[in-house]
Amino acid sequence: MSANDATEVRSAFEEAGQAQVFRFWKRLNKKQRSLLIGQANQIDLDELKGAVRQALHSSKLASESFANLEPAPWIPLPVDAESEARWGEAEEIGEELLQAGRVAAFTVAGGQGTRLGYDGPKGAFPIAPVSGKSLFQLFAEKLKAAGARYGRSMPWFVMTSEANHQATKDFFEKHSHFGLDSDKIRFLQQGMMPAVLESGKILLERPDRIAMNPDGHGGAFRVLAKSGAANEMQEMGIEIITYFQVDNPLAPFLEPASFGFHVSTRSDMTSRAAPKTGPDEKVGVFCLQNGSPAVIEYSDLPAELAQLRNNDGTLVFKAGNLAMHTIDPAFAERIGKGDKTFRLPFHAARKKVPTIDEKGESVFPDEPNAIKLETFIFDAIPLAEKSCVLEVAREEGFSPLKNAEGLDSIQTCQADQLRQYARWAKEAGAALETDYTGLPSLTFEISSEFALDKKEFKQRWGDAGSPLIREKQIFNEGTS
Ligand code: UD2
Repeated sequence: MSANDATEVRSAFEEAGQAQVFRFWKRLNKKQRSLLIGQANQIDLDELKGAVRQALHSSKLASESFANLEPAPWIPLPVDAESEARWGEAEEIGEELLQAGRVAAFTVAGGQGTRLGYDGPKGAFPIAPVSGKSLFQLFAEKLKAAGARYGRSMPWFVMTSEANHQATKDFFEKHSHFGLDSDKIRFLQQGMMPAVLESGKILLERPDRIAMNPDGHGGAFRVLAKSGAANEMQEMGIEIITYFQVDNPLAPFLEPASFGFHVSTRSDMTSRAAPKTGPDEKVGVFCLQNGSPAVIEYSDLPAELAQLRNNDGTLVFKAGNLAMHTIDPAFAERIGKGDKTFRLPFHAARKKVPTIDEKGESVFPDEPNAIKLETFIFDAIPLAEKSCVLEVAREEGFSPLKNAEGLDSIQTCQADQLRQYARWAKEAGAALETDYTGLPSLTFEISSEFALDKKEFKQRWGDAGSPLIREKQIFNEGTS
């Protein structure tokens, strides 16, 4: 860093009304100055100004448009021969895309997992009920199994953030990339945004450090465009990005029918949904807002709308966002490059952000003191020329790991995996005791490399001579 560079950066911040970022400049040594300038250089001051204005107004704007909110249409799960045939056709198209190598997987894993209280990348958390395999390993095994089934190994993009980028890469290295070809795995570190006060002033975490946070899972678009990955995908002939969150071990992110529907409806983005378990479930809902498809986040949806019911007792706004999307890479790149009319809006999250006082001493606030600015992946839906929502059976596709205990916890997530194994085994004809929720009395595991879905389980288990299922048994690749 030359003295000139530093002067230029500092005067740009002064002009933007952000001189406070450098208020301890005189007491910083050379290294500290260079770090602070490096961080400041990452900030696009014009974008920040727009982001703050927009974030502070967006919830107001959203609530004004709730008057015209309707539930979004969706393609339900098959219920009769006609819809079975439609799903069957979509599945065939999807399988062709997989065989032709047109699909890339994309996991968002940049979050900090604060609620889980786990000190490490969330994807490294041991979650399989018998083997204790990590979330990353479970996804890797699905990819390996799909690679074997379709004769193509699929590229896998993992979005990390500054706080867990190296630890995530190290975890994959330590586990030899779970047997996948390391050339096919790419880690994309998402961008950061500074934390600000209501006034828009940037907050310092230390005299030589700006308080910054990851730019939200919507940052996926930005990093896909900036890193060149979206462009490379198109050059490789990838037509589909299958996007899912690191916290959902059941995510059916390789289900061919979702790719088939995406292509046959010519959508830019196809999203998976399941009926909400109740008005208070913490998932966004798919809606039509002034006629345009959108997701309204659970915290924004007014309680009277969340509780509204149809005559048959079902929720009016029932299509819960499971955070699984099929996305066109060209669409992703366009949003990621983001000209003014085609970029994701920023949302404001009021949080307790450690900062410093006028003397430069650390302050740990008891109340939210700052705004974190984030973009959300589902805000791309209103920007799509065409989008589509597709139902998924919740028990086969959704059990997020959010908390250490209680709802969406380690315990519920492991129980849901066990219920899935038990359903597959019972449908295949295995004698297995389960309680009224479908939870088996035995703890066992089916690896994706043994069977990727229930149809395959039936066949493989039958081929293995329909063995008795025992406590702590793991059906894996070598089971015969
Ligand atoms: C998200 C959705 C909610 C519902 C739910 C399903 C939002 C705002 N809400 O709620 O509607 O679909 O998931 O489980 O999305 N992440 C990053 N970088 C970031 C922030 C998050 O990669 O800067 C990843 C994170 O690692 C995780 C995912 O995004 O895989 C979701 O993040 P979250 O746990 O903060 O989302 P949550 O539970 O509020």
